[in-house]
Amino acid sequence: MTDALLSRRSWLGRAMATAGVLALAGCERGIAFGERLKISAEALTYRAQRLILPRDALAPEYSRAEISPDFKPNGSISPAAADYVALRDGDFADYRLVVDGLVERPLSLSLDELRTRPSRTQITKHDCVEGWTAIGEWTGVRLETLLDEAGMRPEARYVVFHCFDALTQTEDGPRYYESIDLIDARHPQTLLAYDMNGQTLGVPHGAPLRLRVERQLGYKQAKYIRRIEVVDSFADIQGGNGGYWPDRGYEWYAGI
Ligand SMILES: Nc1nc2c(c(=O)[nH]1)N[C@H]1C(S)=C(S)[C@@H](COP(=O)(O)O)O[C@H]1N2
Ligand SMILES: [Mo]
Repeated sequence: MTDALLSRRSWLGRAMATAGVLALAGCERGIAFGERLKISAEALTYRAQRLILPRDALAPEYSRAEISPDFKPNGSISPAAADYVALRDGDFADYRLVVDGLVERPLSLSLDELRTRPSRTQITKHDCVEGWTAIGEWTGVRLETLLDEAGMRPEARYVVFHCFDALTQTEDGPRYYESIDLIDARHPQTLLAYDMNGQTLGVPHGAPLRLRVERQLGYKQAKYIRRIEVVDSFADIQGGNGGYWPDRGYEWYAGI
């Protein structure tokens, strides 16, 4: 990818992020116009980025020397849900990643089984809406590998990541979830990561398995994944906006 395209891309991302923030300020004052602005800005971001960017444009990758010495853990850092705590206490030996929904052959894979699949390692920059970034090295299996193994049905349009944690840290709070389209799902840098900086992924960063979808903001990088569901629509999942934060006003497409 050329430098010009890269800077164009980040300019567009920032401009649209600003539009989103302004629109959210509007919502807080209860102005319906703000809501409309947010929706149209989001549709514009998504369409504009999909038009400008080749489907496989790569996010920049960095050298080992550039890895951040302290990558801040954020959001949930130690899920309290009983099913998670039980798996964690057994070193995730009983963990199974479920891949189901609109697939021909649902999967249920242990971590050892995931590690026998071809792996990819990449050093990328994580960008949180709270205004910090950090560079980390991620190793895992490409999401596409698992989707092809499961065989997506023709109606498939989105991939939903269901997580163990409720951000409220209560047993019955809504659990974190996220979703991406099939372009991002098949992107070469979209990984289910089990290692970070050359070590087994730790609990604060999403053990045993977290998503890396490198062309989007931090909140899309679902941690503590328990199930991957292939769907044709996410309208019936939780608040219907495709993610825990999108259900609370953030943009579903968080391109950077
Ligand atoms: N399951 C889950 N995934 C999550 C979150 C969370 O609270 N729960 N927080 C998100 C946010 S806002 C960010 S910035 C990143 C933080 O990842 P890190 O803890 O590895 O820094 O995880 C994202 N994924
Ligand atoms: Mo974030």
